[in-house]
Amino acid sequence: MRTLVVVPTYNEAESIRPIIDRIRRAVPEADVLIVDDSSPDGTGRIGDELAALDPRVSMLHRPQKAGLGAAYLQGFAHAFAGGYDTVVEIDADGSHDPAELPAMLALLTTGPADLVIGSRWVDGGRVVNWPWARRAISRSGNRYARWMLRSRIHDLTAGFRAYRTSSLRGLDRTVVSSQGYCFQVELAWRVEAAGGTVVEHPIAFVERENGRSKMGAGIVAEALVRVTAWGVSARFGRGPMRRAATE
Ligand SMILES: Nc1nc2c(ncn2[C@@H]2O[C@H](COP(=O)(O)OP(=O)(O)OP(=O)(O)O)[C@@H](O)[C@H]2O)c(=O)[nH]1
Ligand SMILES: [Mg+2]
Repeated sequence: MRTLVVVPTYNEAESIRPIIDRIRRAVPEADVLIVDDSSPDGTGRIGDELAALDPRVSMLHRPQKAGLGAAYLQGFAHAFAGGYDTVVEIDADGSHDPAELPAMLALLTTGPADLVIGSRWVDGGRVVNWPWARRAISRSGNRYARWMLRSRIHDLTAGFRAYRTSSLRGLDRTVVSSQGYCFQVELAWRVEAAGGTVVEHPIAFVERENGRSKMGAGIVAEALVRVTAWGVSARFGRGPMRRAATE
């Protein structure tokens, strides 16, 4: 089984070396693709150095910051073109522990899963070093999205995932320009709505130690508005998400 681990980066100069090192040690047989949006702090240059030293690591430079969703879609296109069986999403900031990847990938290869989500909000999952307010926003946002979209998934916003590449085919053309949490919600929901099997694997999510978050109030608001609109149109409308939900 061939796996591509996609690592989107924007201003992760302090984090990029350690995370690539940890990924390589956790899943040495997997290829790694860093997708950088011309980070002003030189993350892309460090990525070039890592790629020059390690044939399993590649670097993709994008001309400007265009959001997490766009970076991942380009990474997925590489997975399709390269004939990879599975594709992994992971943050560069160390919040997601690559040591979980062998177990997550095993659920794809030996089990029935099309998508394995590294989940904070199932039994055994947790968050480390998050203030009370952040915890409450993530929990209640996920509960709202689960209810609104009639999903079975507890951590729809999670950014640590392993997909069977075939479960993403077709989605790349239809996914709209969601930026952050919303992109993750949309992808998980589409896999589920298309009849795919989604498994949540409990993880400990650790707050980033270096660099700054790119997720702000605007991205949370985008997610709330879109999830509400999708939920309403899935129930009452004729939009594309209704088709997705009923196909
Ligand atoms: N290429 C690219 N990567 C991005 C962009 N925005 C965020 N990222 C990366 O996507 C990952 C997730 O972003 P974070 O800022 O860590 O978001 P978060 O995990 O919700 O927020 P924190 O908990 O504060 O870390 C990180 O690896 C970022 O560097 C972007 O516009 N382009
Ligand atoms: Mg993060």
